[in-house]
Amino acid sequence: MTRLSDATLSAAPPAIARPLYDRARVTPGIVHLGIGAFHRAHQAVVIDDRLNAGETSWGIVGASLRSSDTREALQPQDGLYTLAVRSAAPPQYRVIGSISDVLVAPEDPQALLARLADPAIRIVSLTVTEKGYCHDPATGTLNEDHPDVRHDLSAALPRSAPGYLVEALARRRKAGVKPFTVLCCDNLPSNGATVKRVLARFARLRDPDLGAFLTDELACPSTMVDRIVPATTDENRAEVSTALGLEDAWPVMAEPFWQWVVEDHFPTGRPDLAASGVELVGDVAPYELMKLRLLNGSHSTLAYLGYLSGRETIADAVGRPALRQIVRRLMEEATVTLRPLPGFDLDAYKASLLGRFANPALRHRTWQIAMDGSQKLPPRLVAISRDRLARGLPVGVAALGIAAWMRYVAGPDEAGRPIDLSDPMANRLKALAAGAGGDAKKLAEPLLGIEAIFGADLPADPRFTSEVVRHLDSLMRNGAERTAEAALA
Ligand code: CS2
Repeated sequence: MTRLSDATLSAAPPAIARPLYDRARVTPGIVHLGIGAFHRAHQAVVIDDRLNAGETSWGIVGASLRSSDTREALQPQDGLYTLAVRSAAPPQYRVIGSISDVLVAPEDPQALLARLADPAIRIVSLTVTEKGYCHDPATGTLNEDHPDVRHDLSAALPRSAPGYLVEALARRRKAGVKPFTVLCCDNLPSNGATVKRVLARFARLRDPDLGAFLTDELACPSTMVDRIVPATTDENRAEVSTALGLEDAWPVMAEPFWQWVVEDHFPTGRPDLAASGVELVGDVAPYELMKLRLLNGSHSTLAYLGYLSGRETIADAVGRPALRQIVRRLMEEATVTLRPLPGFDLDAYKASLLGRFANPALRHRTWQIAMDGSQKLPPRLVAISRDRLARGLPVGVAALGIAAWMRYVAGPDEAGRPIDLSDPMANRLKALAAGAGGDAKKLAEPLLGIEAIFGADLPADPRFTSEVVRHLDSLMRNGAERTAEAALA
């Protein structure tokens, strides 16, 4: 089959949407670190719209901080790829053209640094996942003992996202070029402020003067990003290539829904995002809390309970009445911890989430969401627990989601199959779980002692610990669904 590229795109069926602009005339204004499926199904689509509207100075140069997979797939395609929007309706395909080039940082760190230092680059956006910021998830501050941080503070060339950004910002400063705006598009609480704190601290450790400069000058607007984007499978590749009549080595799959709320603070300019449906607001925090706790908190809860009880996808998990009821309960209980969003229909939002989770065509794997629990739990479930207890309320079913994570960490699943634990703390978690020998308390106690996840307060609060242990004990004896039923009773 012929490969998708600028030269071959005209052979795709006319019904398939594609760039309406002359790609050769687009110049890059954005570097994106972490050029994975989420970015390509979300921000890159908005930018594709802006390029269609004639804002041709905002093309994207993508960068991978680790593997060369995306570059290998996209380079022969001139950066083109297909977005497949999947739901109960027939799939919709659109070829996206906003990414002109993909750099692989470890292969040529200087090439990425040179791009980042280029004055034409006014925004650097990131989707490097929670763990990519080298921060302590419980406090939102730089983890100064992180191996990549230690490396980047002593080596000539960086390897972490903070290392690249700070080195590039130092080069720009030296050359008299204004800092780019850093646009974090990961699911971190107060993601703009968190990234700024991490970068300013990292810079300060390198050079106090640079730290002070970034504290004063660096803009890191917060964002809330939302679109469910499961990892692409070989089956997806085949389906899309057939529809296109051209081989696409790495299309991306997404649900129809998307949302992007952005704090409007771009001293070096930005595309007209609002014209493409982005919500530009003064304060993103209420949106972020809502999304992290209602959507992502439910997702993690469904992922652990679902995986343990043999549900491969989120749609399978939410199709189980007890699990569905648990996430409804979680959303109700989380609501008191949210900040007001005047005029926003929260009930409709919650109902829509259940519909999105049930999307039969997405096949979003519970295992994928279960990844990196040590990083995801703090803003999703631990924060709900803490805020409820601070209000004098019972911790509620957030403690069940946390217990399910513990049960998942210990493995195996309820059918006795070993669990492939993917987490930056995997070794430590496995070592802590190893000594428990089927005793809920012995499993919970050492895990609760991880301060980067639970802080110092919650492990000392019996209102929290007793609920976690109670659910964990039931999970170990009775399994996920019966525990969920009991928690609802
Ligand atoms: C998911 C998110 O993988 C996960 O942890 O909860 O990627 C989720 O699909 C997105 O945040 C939706 O916007």
